[in-house]
Amino acid sequence: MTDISFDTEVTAKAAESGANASARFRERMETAGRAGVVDTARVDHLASKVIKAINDIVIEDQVSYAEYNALKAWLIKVGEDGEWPLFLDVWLEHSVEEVASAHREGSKGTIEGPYYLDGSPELGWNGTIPMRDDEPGTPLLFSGQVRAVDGTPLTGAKIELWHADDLGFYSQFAPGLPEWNLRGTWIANEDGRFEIHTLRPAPYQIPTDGACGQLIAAAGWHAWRPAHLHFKVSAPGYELITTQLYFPGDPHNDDDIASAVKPELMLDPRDNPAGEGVAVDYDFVLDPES
Ligand code: MBD
Ligand code: FE
Repeated sequence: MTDISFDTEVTAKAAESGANASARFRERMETAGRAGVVDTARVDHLASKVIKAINDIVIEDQVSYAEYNALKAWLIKVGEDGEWPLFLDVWLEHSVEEVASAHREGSKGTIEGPYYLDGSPELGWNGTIPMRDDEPGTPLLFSGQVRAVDGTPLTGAKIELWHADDLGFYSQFAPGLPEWNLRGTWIANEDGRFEIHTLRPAPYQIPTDGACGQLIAAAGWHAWRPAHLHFKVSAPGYELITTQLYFPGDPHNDDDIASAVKPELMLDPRDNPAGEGVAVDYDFVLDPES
């Protein structure tokens, strides 16, 4: 079984993330209005298929009452722990993203996960992400250009970045962090270029103390995601990209619990010639809106 030896302060923090993620998701769905409403015929089609698939498994794998009741107890706990966003984003979102982005010619995207917030502080084209005075981590200079698929530099494109701190916590989800810690928005300059000053993120475990952690332990899985930076990149008239970028050599690049790594999303960092830490270049290429 996997090592899940967090200290109690750390696990208590992790427990709060689920409730916050559920509350934030609900708020976003309310502002989106009818965006969450799906056509009756489509609900009938999809719900019938899901129910049939599960019934087929029960028959095929001879599921017992003990197993059925363990499932019922677990599903109740997922809700109580506020972990539906975590569960769905870890084990299902990657397929939804695959369907949604199949037509794209520009940069690859990947899943959003449960911890995005809009409205992070604007930091010009080359600002430093908000962080604590003693924020642990290696400095990372991330620079690049936002372009259209036809090569046009996209002046004024918006680059939103969010990532976990060195212990794996996201601000506004885990308690005790400054409001916008390690979250920021950059605006590409006249050449479509940007320069982000942040820290290199650490490998990350999804919260292990709630229902998702219980499933992971019961099944003998691990809870790791490789170290990652989350981005949303957008410009008027272009399709927004939600993506994540990863670092070569991470032990979990090949077995991300959220199945969200793609070869195109691997960075190529080098020692920063102009300062401390590491530097990396990565360009974002956007598809025009159809
Ligand atoms: C994360 O930080 C994350 O990126 C995903 C996809 C799921 C859980 C936590
Ligand atoms: Fe993440």
